[in-house]
Amino acid sequence: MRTFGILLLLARTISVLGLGQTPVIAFEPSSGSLRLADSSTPVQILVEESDWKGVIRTANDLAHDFGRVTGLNGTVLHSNATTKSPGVIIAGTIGKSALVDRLLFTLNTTTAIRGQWETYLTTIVQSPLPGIPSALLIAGSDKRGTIFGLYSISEQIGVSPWHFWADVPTKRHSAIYTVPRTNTINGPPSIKYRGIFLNDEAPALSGWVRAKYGTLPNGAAAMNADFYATIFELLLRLRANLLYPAMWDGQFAVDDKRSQARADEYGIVMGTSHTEPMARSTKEWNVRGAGAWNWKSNRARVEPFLKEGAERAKPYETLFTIGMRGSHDTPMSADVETSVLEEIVASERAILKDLNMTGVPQSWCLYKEVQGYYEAGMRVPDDVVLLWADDNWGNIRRLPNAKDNNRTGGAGVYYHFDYVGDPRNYKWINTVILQKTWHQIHLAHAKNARDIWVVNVGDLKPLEIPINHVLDMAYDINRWEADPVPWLTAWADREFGTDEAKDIARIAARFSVLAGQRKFELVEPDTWSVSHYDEADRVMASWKELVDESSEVYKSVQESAKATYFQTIHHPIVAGENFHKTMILAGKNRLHALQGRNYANWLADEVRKAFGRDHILSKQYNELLNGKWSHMMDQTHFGYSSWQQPMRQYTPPLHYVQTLEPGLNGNIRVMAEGSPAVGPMPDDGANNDPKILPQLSPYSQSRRWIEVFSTAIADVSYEIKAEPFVKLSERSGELPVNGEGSSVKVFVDIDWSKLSKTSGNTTITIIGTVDGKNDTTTVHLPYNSAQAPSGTKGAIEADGYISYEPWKLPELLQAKDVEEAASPRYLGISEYGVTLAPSAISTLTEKSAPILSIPFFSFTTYSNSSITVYFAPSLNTDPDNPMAYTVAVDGQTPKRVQIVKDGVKGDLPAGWDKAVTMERWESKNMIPIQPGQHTLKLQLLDAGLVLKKIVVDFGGVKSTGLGPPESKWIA
Ligand code: REL
Repeated sequence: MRTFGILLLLARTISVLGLGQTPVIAFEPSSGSLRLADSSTPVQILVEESDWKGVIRTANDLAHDFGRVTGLNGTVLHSNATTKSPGVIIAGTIGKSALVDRLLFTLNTTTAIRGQWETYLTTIVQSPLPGIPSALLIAGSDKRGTIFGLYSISEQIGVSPWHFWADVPTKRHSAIYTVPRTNTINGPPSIKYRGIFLNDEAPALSGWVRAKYGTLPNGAAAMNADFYATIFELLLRLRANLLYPAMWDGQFAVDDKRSQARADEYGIVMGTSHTEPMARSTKEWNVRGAGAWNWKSNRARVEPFLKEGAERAKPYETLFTIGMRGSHDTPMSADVETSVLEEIVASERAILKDLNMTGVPQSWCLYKEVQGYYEAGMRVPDDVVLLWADDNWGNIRRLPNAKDNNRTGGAGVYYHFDYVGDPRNYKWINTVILQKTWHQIHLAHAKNARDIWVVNVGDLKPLEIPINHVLDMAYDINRWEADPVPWLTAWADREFGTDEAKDIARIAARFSVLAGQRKFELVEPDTWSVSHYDEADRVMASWKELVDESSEVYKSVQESAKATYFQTIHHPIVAGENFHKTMILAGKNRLHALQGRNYANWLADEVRKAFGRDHILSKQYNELLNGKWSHMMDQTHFGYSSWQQPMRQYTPPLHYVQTLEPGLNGNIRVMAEGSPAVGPMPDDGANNDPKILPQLSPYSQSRRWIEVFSTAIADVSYEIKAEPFVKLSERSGELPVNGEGSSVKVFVDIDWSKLSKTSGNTTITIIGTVDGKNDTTTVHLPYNSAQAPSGTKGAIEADGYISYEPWKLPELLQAKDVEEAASPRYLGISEYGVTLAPSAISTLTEKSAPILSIPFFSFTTYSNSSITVYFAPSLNTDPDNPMAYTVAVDGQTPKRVQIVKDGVKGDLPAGWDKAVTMERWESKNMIPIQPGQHTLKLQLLDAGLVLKKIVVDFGGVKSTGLGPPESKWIA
């Protein structure tokens, strides 16, 4: 965003309602402001008839939007003579409106926007027309420039881009003014073509379309021009310009003959997915094409089919996909050599030439195997945009490097927020990590992939937040920082108002992190450890806390905004919590059944209840606002057993123990933290297999726990005995046969002040009594009170490890020990990781990269000590320059490590499945470390890396979903 004239210094003030925009609108008058409308005087919007139809259409939307705010719709006028009173907006496009051209000439500002892509100027003009003392001028450099200018006023008067698609209510005001003086220029956008791909649209979006728009005679959901118009409008209000239509069962240009023209009139550029060349949909060939979709064997029919597509799209602004793949998302047949593909591209180019369409925008999507063709040397003409792709999981696979730059066509990225395929579909609710989107789009921009950014958004809902977020960055890449909270605050402020904005932003940011830890479809009963680090219970507690916070806000948001809040914030949180809870309880249920716990039965019932609740939550969504969003929450999500979605939902396996007969010892049993099960099943009736808790030290990350549970068919009482320095959260109690109370978790800690020796092994005795019969179990608790010497700094070893999460200690992120300390800077990406400034991609060496120095103290002598570094699952985007980091302890020579080992060029690297499942790479280095104070030194040599966690293992690390929790820190 640039400004001109005297208001330069005021320009970056943030508007409450226009996300990231310089305010033009006010609801109170002030000296020099212009009254645009009030409840008795409508705004007059003057647009000349000679302007683009899409501009006139948007002016009508704006007139209507004024009505939403003041109660009185504006009027759209086409001729100067009809404007009668003040309250005038003059809008138009350079070269399409003589009036606008004249006004810009008078203001001497034409050159500020002429020839720019999608740029607009907003200013107040004095005496623009006879009888009109002043007016608000919106002048666009081109069609969409003016449209974005008009919609920016809509947004600033309080009509959200999501007024239809997320039911955001409009706040009423009795009058609307401009700010006193306004001179802003917006644009050109950071990415030239920005938009979405509606994909994987069954069952949710297609079900919704059937309910609202009906079914076509051919049986497909009626995704007609009226349906698409709602999407066009949303995109333009979000300042986007590109749409790939749904194609599973849809034929955009055929299903409704009005659709292509409608898109063009609105100002939306239509494209087609990577697998659909020349503006034709896959289904068109399936329905109408004769013979195989195969160039080699059926060129005679395929070629004219492609030509028809180009001819049909010729009158409309279109982004042509060129090249060819197999039908749907498949490679062409194995015997296809790149020479055939080159022939296909040559033919497509010839078609465009024949039709006098040379110069229309074209892209070659280097998706999946197609990237391999490029890496193997295939090239397309220079003016075609190379549309690089991610790995379907939000990690860009390749970006232009020095060799690919300087092409006139430039480059772009095809990116996923939703996917159907390996390792598993993710298409239920939002799992997009906002920081990750920020990181990836910034890398792409830094590497000159600035021509296209198209995101596969599945059914559109419920991805409102990530869609808005990424499109805002694609519009103005430098406007928003890596931490998503400021953007979320502005977003929530616009949709819900200032009172709740901060809370909502915090809640949404937290959701993004929790949901992003593991996509729902990949969560299994054993994903979160029930044995180590209290992980499963911690995960449940984090979700529960979020549910509680969101429920409070849900109560306080205004009645009119509750439906919006439910769709965009609350449903994903409660449904997400319920999903994790179901899986965790099912994981416990299995373990507890193995252990013979009566409690397993209560858990099984709870799993069934949560499973039922999931249905109720989906139904609540589908029935919201009298069924406005019916079917939108129809996506199955329980019951994944392979990559493909389950056709019918089912619970994870459930286990019931037989409580009509006693368990083998029919009394109590005990599980000690860290033991995978209770030990050997006591068919000897004994319960004295060794149970040893992990050692406690003053630096342990948390207390220890044991679980005492009943295996009896009568009520049991228990008593726990321990030395005086052992703190227990329970010392005795009753365990009924059934129900939640049949198992109890007892926390164990040490009162270090009462210890008489530094280290030892104390015994905790648990005695169960049923029908007068006792059963005794012993648990051993090793402890060590050794203190780190005074002067110790940093992370302190306990439980045999050190774990450090860098973004939590931002003072360490300052560049240190490096000459160019001023240049590459670490960017903390809150709760996701730490990276460098995007401009530092592929440019750093051991000499120039900043050093992250982490002090730590270790107690244990362990010959196999290792340092494992967790990174986000980003990929090497430059095959000639793979991402690397260095690691060293104290004065060691830094070891350079390449994280991602690419296989055959164009293939995904080894270990990719695991990395995207866990949302991290783990890079392990065997480094001998003697006890004492040390400094761990780490350098990121590439901005593609996002450092998430560092784990130093002295033999204690357990394998869990999230890795060991953070160590204590001495400042
Ligand atoms: O996510 C993708 O890009 C692909 O899986 C889909 O676009 C795919 O082509 C499928 O919907 C169509 O057949």
